[in-house]
Amino acid sequence: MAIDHRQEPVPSETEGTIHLPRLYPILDASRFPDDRALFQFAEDLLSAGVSLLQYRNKHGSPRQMLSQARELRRIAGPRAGLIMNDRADLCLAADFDGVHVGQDDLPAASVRWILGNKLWLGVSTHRPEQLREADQSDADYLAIGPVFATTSKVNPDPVVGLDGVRAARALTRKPLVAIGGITRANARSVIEAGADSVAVISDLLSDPRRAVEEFQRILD
Ligand code: TZP
Ligand code: MG
Repeated sequence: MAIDHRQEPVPSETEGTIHLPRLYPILDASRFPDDRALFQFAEDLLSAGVSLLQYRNKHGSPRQMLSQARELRRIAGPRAGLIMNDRADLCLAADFDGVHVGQDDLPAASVRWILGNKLWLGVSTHRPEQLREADQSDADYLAIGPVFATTSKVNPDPVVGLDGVRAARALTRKPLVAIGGITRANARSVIEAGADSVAVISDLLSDPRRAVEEFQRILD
């Protein structure tokens, strides 16, 4: 089930689990020369059928992020759920559907307190101890990575490989997103290792509509 923006996303407290689409694209603002290119990329993904998107901007000012995020909300409308990377405040201000935090961001309990029970919360993990802790947290879904080498993240943690995905799967029943170096060439193996969904930045960039169609064919 995709997030339907017209309905309220189902919180973990009431439902126990959420359902993520197999493909979870991340829009990384630093990969686009200007806003126009960012928004066109978002439109291409949405019109190809993407139903969940994360907005990530590590270098923008809060104002620039809010402005981009509001435009993404306008473009996406009810077609897709939108997840804000790092920032619970901007999630609320831009009417997004949830937040994704890492190990150096606000802890899950604090983000949940800010969001309330109706918005989604994802937590990134990189090793088993973090996975165990996040499994006990208020997160709706967990991410594990980097699965493979990536150039999209500054100072990435060590790669966990497919074994890391298998180990993560064994440690949690929450929906599991794999991230880092995932391409059309390796995505199937990541799902077979136990991930429910793959988060992707780079392998969508050059021809997004075609990439989405190919990912969907490979993953469904
Ligand atoms: N967290 C772990 S790896 C990564 C993030 C944000 C980047 C993933 O990007 P790509 O280009 O799909 O490897
Ligand atoms: Mg973060």
